[in-house]
Amino acid sequence: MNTQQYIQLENEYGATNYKPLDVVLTRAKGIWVWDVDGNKYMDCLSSYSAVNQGHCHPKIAATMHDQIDKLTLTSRAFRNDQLGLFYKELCDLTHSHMALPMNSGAEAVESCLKAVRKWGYRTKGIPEGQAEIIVCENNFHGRTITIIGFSTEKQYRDGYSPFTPGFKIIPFGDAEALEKAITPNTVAFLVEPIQGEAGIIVPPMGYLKQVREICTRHNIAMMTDEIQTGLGRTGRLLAEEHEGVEADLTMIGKALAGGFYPISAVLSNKEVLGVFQPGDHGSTFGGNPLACAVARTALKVLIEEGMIENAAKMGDYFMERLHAIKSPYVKEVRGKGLLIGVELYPEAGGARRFCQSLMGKGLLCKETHDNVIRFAPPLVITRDEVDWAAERIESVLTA
Ligand code: IF1
Repeated sequence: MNTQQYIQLENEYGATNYKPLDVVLTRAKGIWVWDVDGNKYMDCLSSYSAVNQGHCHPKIAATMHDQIDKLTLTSRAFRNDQLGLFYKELCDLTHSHMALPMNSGAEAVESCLKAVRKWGYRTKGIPEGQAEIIVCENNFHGRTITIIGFSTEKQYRDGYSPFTPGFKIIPFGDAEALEKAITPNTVAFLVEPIQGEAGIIVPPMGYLKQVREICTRHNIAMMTDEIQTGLGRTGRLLAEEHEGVEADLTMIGKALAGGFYPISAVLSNKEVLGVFQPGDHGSTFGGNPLACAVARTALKVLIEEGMIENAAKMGDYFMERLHAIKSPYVKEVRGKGLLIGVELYPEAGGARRFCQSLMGKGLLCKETHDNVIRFAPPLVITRDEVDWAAERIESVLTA
């Protein structure tokens, strides 16, 4: 079958909740992917930062091959020989006291919302049903009804009401707004260190430090959603490290298993996650031995192969190359590490058409909202490959 035939199948049988580029991929290795017609592309999206380690990393694949012939699922009714090791290695790596494994990012976010509400009632004496959680405008934390209920993106909410109460929305990047929004019933503040879907919005330097101080002073939980910014994407293991802060609860996901398996986790100090008693929360696949085995190797290679340092170095170099492009379309180049956004002027006619042109030159990327092109290649990209990408981006942006 060829590209059109595969697209035809998807159009005939699939729900149309996405509008993908018309490229049908069949093979991938590192930062390169191939379509069914044999064309080769550089993946500059990394599946929304879920393949930071590069596609089909051989060591992660080897772990998966071993584990599937041994043990893939036990449920949490029984124990397995991977979960405890996963906990220890993850907590040591992130200086956390405790972790809770889930499957998708949204599930990790929902787990945090439940934990902080219960923590507020049990330890802060907040009246049952009155807990307030503060979030930011233009947030993206997943697609469940509770989560989109506090989204400010009309399309993510449209037609899905009624929504879950107990959320307050403040501007992103404004610590004073946080201070003002806190009430005696506030239990937590949920924030992305850099807003991904909003268009790679980097807050003012020092913002997370101010947030940390405010949350500590008011004894509310600082919760950072590092599902996209975490695991090396911004040039540090966690983006919060750029400001030297440690949140009370941190969500990770996506690249946690290097693109081989859905696994997410909540990292926490004992106090907050400690509120969960047996039966309070759960998930059939949460903490399964296959996910944990694969995640252990995915974390190992991230560290041992210097991918985080490479993301910092190559990110700076990529930004330097992009800043050097003289294009009438480009309003701003921004980001951190290998999480980069190029914002175009509205007159440029929208980012999608540039992504289409880049696809024609062998580079796959994705627009976020209308006018921002996101460049987020796997963290294993080399300097020559950044040059290869920059040349094509320049040719498209100066056409
Ligand atoms: C889509 C982008 C969107 C996330 C952050 C939680 C989640 C995500 C910061 C939920 C997921 C994905 C979801 C996917 C497109 C992509 C995305 F920002 F990465 F581009 F939508 F905003 N927190 N982001 O970025 O994790 O439940 O998906 O595992 O929904 O279209 P998930």
